[in-house]
Amino acid sequence: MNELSNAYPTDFFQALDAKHHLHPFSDHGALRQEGARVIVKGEGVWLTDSDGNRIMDGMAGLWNVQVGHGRTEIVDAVANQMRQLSYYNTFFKTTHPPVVALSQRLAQLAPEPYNQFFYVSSGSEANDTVLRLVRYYWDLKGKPEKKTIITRWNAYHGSTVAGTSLGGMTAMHAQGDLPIPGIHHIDQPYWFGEGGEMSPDEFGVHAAQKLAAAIDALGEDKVAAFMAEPIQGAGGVVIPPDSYWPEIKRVLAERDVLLVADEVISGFGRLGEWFGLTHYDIEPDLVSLAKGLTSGYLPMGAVMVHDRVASIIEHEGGEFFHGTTYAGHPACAAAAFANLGILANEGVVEHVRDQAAPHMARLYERLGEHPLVGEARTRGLLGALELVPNKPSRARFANEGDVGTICRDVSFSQGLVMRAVRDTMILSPPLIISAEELDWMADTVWRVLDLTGQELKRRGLW
Ligand code: PXG
Repeated sequence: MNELSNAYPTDFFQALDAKHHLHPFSDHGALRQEGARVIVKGEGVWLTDSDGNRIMDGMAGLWNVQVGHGRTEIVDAVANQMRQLSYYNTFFKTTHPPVVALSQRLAQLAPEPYNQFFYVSSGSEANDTVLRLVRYYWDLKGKPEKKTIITRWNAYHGSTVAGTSLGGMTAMHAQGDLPIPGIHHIDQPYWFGEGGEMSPDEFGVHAAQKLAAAIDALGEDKVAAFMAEPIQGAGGVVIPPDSYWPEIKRVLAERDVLLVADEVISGFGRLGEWFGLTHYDIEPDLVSLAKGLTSGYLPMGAVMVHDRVASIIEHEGGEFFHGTTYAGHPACAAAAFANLGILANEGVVEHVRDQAAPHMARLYERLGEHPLVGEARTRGLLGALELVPNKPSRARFANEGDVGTICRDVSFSQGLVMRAVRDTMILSPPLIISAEELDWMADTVWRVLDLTGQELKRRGLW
């Protein structure tokens, strides 16, 4: 290809892709055999592939395209900025207008005690920054032995060395001798999978008590922070029982340990609020942001810092030796500024809270009646369906993951991107999705479940 063009046949792209492109989170041998799906266009909640098929983007890209695809306001804002100043850094006492404007806008949108933002290029880098900031904070407070960060099994905090280590994905840990020292994992609040005979509320308290037990066992003088996603996304849309976060708050109120919320998915309207921290009424010391900050138009992340931490850094610290070339990149900041403008001016967050999320919850109530579905749960515009062989038992299919993969492939064939996490089917559509599009999505999911059931019977799996 001497110039960029969509106008080649699918197998041309697939052959070159297989030859030269190593994909993230992929089995390269298998992908080469099969050929990658080639996406050439996006508009609203719809994607078009290189064969001309229209597919609903039920995952909003990777949980990030809040305002939908193809928004020319963002494209124009980025192009205008790049004509003015396409790059300059924010090191060495330097700044530029887009990063100043973005920081002010974020401070206006965030709850009152959040006024400072440290920029990076991804969620993983935000969490790397968190790890360094948390330890730096305790050094400045004269407690350098407070180093350990407590996180949860089956959490996802990114794919860099620190992100993988903070996350609780054992398959990721196994590749690369991770986690690094100083990270301690506790059980997750996943009632459907791990709640046993307890009621959801009993289990929520039980899971939160694991934090108290871990801090007390490690020693409060050794523990720097507890870090968690308000709702685990990549782990399978694990919505904690309502008793969980209040109990976590109670545990931390009695102990001198920082709280870090990883809001890479829950930030920017996904739960019908600007930030998940207001949804769960928590006041974390640090908040990781990325994804919906730019709706994915350009890569950008940030760490949002509570005033009580920011003032220690400002008054006690000298130079913080951390930062990347693209911190606060002007084009990314312009994309974020335009994206936040769309979210605010079009009332997208209110649309999620008042219309789309309640509508999706009603649709999931019906999906929960399907014979393959053991539980249907939603919060905001996040949805999960647990596929099980014998409803109402919560027991799983043999070879966990096979059924989810079959269902995911059927879903693609029916024109809907739905993600499988083991045998849990996930949806996280763009926030601008309309009622009609949600109806189409749910009707398609029902048909996908029927077809999946037929395929399982044909293979003797159900
Ligand atoms: N924290 C959370 C909560 C995330 O969901 C990250 C951090 C890392 O962000 P970056 O920008 O470094 O990828 C994430 C990312 C999936 C999937 O398939 C999920 C993510 C990324 C890629 C795939 O569910 N989450």
